[in-house]
Amino acid sequence: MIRSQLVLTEEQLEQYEREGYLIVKRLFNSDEVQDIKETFDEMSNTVVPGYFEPDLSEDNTDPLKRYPRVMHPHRFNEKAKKYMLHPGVLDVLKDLYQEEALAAQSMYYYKPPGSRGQALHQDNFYLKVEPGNCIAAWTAIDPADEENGGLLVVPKTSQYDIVCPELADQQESFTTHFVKPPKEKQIIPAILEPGDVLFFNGNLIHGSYRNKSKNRFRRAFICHYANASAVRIGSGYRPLFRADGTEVDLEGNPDGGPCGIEFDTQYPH
Ligand SMILES: O=C(O)CCC(=O)C(=O)O
Repeated sequence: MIRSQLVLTEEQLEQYEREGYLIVKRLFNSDEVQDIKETFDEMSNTVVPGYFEPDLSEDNTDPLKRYPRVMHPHRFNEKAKKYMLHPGVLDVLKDLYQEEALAAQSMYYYKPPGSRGQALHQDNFYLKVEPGNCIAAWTAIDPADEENGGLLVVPKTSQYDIVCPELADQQESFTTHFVKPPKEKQIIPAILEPGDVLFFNGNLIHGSYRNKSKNRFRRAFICHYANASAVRIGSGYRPLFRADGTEVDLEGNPDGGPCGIEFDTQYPH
């Protein structure tokens, strides 16, 4: 197959196709990482109804009540929109998709010390990008490792179908769905430095454990994309955005997926 490659090597493309994920080191420079960190540090003391609703009182027992994730910050914050459309990220996505990418979702996780993780799951169960698939770009703002609940991936599960999730252990996960990885597959940590970006396929099983550190936040800026030729997407992810910031709307995808239409696949995932 003849491929166009803007930025990735043949080896990187092969790694992504084989394993379902790829780490690109230092895609965001230190000024950009600092800018993102400051933007969301400032946001953490505000309430944005529907998108970020922290409990700002002092007597919080659950650290995620004080620092929940920020949903879709690109819808109300220009910096978040700018970094969701980061040219370096879009170039990598163009190589992975072999076509332009459209931005569908942004999120920011503070993941303070002691907070629960997010049980293993598959993103395209929620985004329902069709035809094609979603790709996540997970950007480390702090160093991310096993101690502070960095992202976990199950290599090669990108080649598995999307499955209907089981119930997650709510003591350990702040989300309710859990996809059990196949027995023969290993769960491995993605060890990242600030500015490194982990790209992964929408079928890849991934998630995170609790932040077991005493005093280390695990901040991450997480965006999801669709291939420009996609026709449908889960309705909570519309509208999407082109590289120049203009909106594009796909059809809402009413498909219930592997659980049937009774099951709630609505965002947020
Ligand atoms: O960052 C995490 O802990 C989980 C993020 C995740 O799984 C996702 O964005 O799909």
